[in-house]
Amino acid sequence: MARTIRRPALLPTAVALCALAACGRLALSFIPASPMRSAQTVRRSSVARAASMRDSEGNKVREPKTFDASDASSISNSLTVEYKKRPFGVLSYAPSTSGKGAMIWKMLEESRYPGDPQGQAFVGGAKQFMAIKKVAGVDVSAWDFWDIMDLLDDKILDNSAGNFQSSGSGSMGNKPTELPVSIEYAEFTQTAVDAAAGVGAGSMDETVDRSDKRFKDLPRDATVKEYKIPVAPPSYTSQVVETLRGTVASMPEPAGHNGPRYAGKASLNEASIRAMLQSFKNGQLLPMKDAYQLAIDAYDILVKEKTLGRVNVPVGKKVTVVGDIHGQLYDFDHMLSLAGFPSPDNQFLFNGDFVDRGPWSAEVIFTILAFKVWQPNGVYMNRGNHEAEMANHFYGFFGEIEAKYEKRMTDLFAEIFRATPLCHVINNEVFVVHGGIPGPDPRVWWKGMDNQISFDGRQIQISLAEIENSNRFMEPNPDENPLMVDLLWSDPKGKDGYGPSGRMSSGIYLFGPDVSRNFMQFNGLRMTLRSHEVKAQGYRYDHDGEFPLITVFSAPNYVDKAGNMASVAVLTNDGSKMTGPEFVQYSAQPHPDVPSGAYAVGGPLHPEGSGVPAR
Ligand SMILES: [Mn+2]
Repeated sequence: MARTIRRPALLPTAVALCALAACGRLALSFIPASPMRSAQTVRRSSVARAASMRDSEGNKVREPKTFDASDASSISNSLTVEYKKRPFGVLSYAPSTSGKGAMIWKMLEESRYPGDPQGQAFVGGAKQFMAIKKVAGVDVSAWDFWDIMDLLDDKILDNSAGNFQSSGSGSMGNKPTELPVSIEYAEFTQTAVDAAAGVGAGSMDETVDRSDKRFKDLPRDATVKEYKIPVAPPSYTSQVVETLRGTVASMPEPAGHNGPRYAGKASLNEASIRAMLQSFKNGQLLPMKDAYQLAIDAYDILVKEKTLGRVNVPVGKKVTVVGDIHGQLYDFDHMLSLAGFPSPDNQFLFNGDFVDRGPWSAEVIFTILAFKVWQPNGVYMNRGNHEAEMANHFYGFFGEIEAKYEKRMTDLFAEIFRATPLCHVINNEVFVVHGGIPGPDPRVWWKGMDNQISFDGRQIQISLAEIENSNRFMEPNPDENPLMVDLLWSDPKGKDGYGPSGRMSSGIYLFGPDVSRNFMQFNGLRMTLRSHEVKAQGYRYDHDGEFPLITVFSAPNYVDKAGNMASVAVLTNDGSKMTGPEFVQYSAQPHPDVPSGAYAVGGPLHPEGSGVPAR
């Protein structure tokens, strides 16, 4: 069956504005902790139950309904709609509390133009809270939810929001029904409708219910939103990459190229990568064909990894965690001279923000990709908030790629970054993520960066399995994937609870020590390493105690002016646990006279010229 493109990725202006707002902020400072509230009770049993009750898009079903379309006494009406195309315009279905049946949970209530496939359900008279009775004449009303979903397969994959029924499958192994298909819906009696009323419309911001004691201290304008976790597709294929494969194969061999080469995985070893790095420092580039091939080879590895990866460090061996690099090639090279090259004795985990700002982002990312292709099971990458199209557009990486290679290559990097895992766990003990811990649920938000007010906000912990199964193949977007935004963008604070962060216009959180402790305790972890903020010494214990949360930042004298030291964190398996971290600290190295931000929008080397000052 042909799959077509669904609605395009949302890239709200808010994200762009947020990215701009973030740029001037080198570090957030925190008011010291005031009297701590006792840790929240973590309720494991409710997690398993809540995690299983999700709609066909992977969103939590907050108030699951009990209905039965095979029970004629509860049905007031029936309706048959014939569908000629997918998608039908039903955005999600939810199961009954029994796990059987399928009720329309969200749908488009308009037809945007005559013949709009996404208007079919609406035009046919389908309504929210109708349940499926028959598909192509077969009564499915008592079937398991996922068996019905397999029949409908109302999904449309695109590159960023791979959506409806992107996971889950029923035990019957049903194949999608051929089109056209008639679907008979059951409409329930008024009593049943009343029971279902008020749910399913959770995507809009709602004002918090201030009679709820959790919300009573929050400002008047506080809003609440559902916390949803989009589910990863079973596999992911990028049209951009598939098209480029052929293009690259037909590119001519570079003739008389003087500089580094990439001739496939077998050409990579410590000496060849050292030589490549040295060439990069001498201002040489990979030939166009080789650059594409290296990037595609790395993509092919990353795309098969999980959203939450696992790093296994054998007894007596170590792993080095590297924080933000931001295209500071000369400092990156210096770091490698201190920390060593990746090897089975010393695995590497690059914790995001490889690119942007620094004017050698291309050289840094190609070196990391070469490491990854050379040692796919010894070198790991986490996505940072700068591995994103909007950031790369404004802060230099895409401008640099266009100037040094070509504009079309930026699309490939966007795909590589969408394929990059969001976090890793080292030996089941240490959580490593660029930004931070999952945000509050429900997703309560209020304006301002008021550290005096904290929301004590997560009764139900998110499991590592939920993160592992979440969909990362999209751009960071607080409406579509709040979990990803939390992992990539959030920062720790000193006081317990959650609070708003000033990093974006909305939807970014600060989290207290209770939040990181509860998350680690629930998931059997001992420590969290994160990056994302400049620290004077290159690292900082932001949350102390039994469950420390530590920032490691690896770009010294960030943007050529922060004056900070940098560090990488080394953890060693001593046979009983991971010991450390020990920090390898270093300061900024001399570099050629190209300023930070040179390729950013408005910068002196941006391909479209400089008009406005570099931010
Ligand atoms: Mn960052």
